[in-house]
Amino acid sequence: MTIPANIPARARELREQLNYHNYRYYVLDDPEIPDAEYDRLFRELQALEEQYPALVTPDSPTQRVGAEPLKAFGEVKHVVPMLSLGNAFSGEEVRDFGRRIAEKLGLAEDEIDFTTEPKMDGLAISLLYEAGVLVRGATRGDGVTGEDVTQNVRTIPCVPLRLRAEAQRPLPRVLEVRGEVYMPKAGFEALNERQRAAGEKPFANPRNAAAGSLRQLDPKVTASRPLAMFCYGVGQVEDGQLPDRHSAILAQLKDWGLRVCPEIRTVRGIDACLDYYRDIGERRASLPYEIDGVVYKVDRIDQQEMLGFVSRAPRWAIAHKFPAQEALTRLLAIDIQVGRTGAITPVARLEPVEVGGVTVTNATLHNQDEIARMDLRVGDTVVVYRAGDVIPKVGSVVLLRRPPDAKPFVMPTHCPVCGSDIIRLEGQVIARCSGGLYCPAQRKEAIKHFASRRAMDIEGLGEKLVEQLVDRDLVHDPADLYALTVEQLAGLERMAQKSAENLISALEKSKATSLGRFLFALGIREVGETTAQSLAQHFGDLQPIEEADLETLQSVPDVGPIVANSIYTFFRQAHNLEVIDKLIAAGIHWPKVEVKAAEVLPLAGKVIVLTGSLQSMSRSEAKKRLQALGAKVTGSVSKKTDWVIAGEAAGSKLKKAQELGVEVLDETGLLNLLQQQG
Ligand code: I6G
Repeated sequence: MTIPANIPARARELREQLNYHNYRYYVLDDPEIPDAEYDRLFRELQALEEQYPALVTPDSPTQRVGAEPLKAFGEVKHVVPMLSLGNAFSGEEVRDFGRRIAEKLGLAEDEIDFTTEPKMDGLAISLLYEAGVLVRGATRGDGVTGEDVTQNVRTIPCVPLRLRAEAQRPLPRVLEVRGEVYMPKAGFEALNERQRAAGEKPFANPRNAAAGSLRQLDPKVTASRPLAMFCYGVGQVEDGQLPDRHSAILAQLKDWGLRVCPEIRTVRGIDACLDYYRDIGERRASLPYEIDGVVYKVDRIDQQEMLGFVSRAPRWAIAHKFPAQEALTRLLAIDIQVGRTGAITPVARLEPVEVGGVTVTNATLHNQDEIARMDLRVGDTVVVYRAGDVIPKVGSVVLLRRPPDAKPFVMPTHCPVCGSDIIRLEGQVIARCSGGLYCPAQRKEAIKHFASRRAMDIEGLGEKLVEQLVDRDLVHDPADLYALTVEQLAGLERMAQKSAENLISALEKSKATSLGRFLFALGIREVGETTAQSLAQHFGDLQPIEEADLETLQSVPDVGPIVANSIYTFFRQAHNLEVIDKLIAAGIHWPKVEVKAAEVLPLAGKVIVLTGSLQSMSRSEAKKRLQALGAKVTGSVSKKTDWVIAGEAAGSKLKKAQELGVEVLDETGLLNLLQQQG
């Protein structure tokens, strides 16, 4: 196929622009363009490469995930061994380290510069660049031989596939960079939520999650995991010069496009190292990633060379570890908590124990499967850990210390609060109380949610108060709140006349709300703030939402079959409609939302079905983007369907489209549609 003359240059330009914006985003943490503009450039390059496959280069930003699953990882020999670091567990040990160095260098301790950096709790990785192009990624392994994880490392968004040649200093012909691949805390929590929801085993901590994700034979799995990397040094370097200080080498790596931790400092003397340790220790919980200590390195490379190595660790560096965030204690009982939607959560009651400076008495156990997986029994000795700022968790059981009378956990068949049946649907991990708003525990949670800041924002209606109101039978549902009187409130514990009056005014004030907030406040399962806003924006008022069928609900951005089903079911329960009527009768109101006229949007009136898997985006992203252009995206093919977009391995829907004569587009067709219209 002949390629028009201007196309290769455009592809090159797009690649350069995308690399530059990646650098701004990941390395400088200072993006220059909105995500949507980045996506547009990306899609343009993708479309060109799809049309002219000869244009594809291995370092193109579109080529992060492409490789087929491996049967096994190959071996990699490290030309410069990947050593480990010596550890220090106290200030005294760090001082010994400082004294040893000062003695060897013939200097006073306060004449030595150190670079100090957090020690990421991840796994060490080597990246090999030849002529600026990433050619290999490898694990440390035993330090001499590691595993070839090139295809997986390529999927990590902040790892550059090509280094920045426009940097001041020329790139060495061969440059091996070392660093730590880790999983940010937020990504780890989200991944574990996904694992639990899918009934799969959650990861014990972000390090295991990072290691497990990088050791996947299928790079697509790695690509779906939220991994990141900070570089901390170099290994093999050929035909190129590096600066003469470690801190300057790190700055140079950054200039070449590699991500370096922003918490790195250069300080003079051991006292300043210990100040750094304290400072990072205090901020540890608020850092977005897990660290297990800090690392001190002699900054001057000539001094590092003088110091050399002892056994398999450099003499010029040490890891100063934080005290363990783990402790052993006894499991006294497993209680049951009932959530707003009836979800039953087993909670571990523990013999009080200090973990990382905090006394822990309770820990969530998530669900019945989690307890079974650990074979947890009341009376067991367990490992409790805290990971950063998250709630304490039970990590494992010490089986050797199991007493003979340890009792296995039995999930109750009835709700401990209201006595209704506890039901666990097939294929679901969570068991639920079937009592609905009859159950005081669910009622309390529903009312707390209704009053919360992001819902109806009723100031002064705290947890304790809600509990009293429900326990004293003053409030059965959220609408009852609006019938409360100052006299009733003033009679409650810790409620003075003035606070009662304030609460009545807050209730009055909350009546003027928005449709989005009101929908969120109703506590419909699966409907969070964003979905509530989308519903409000799409329908404009409550009545059309109440009346919408499943298909109409699914045409709202963010709403898939599960969410649609939940909304549909909610509005078909007589008691929910009664509460809504009561709330409106009490005076709750909102301004009508102006619905963007669908007919001005380019795909208005078009009915589209997505099937099969797409390479360039997920189906839900494609759905969102089509909907943003006014299309109605539905789940089943009929004569009314305008287009079926068939990705890879499309099955029965594609067949049906062909039978009905509905036009079928492939992924390029979809991209064209999005591009033409957008
Ligand atoms: O395992 C390591 C973690 C962090 C390191 C390391 C590091 O610097 C921040 N630095 C060296 C030199 C080595 N391992 C061998």
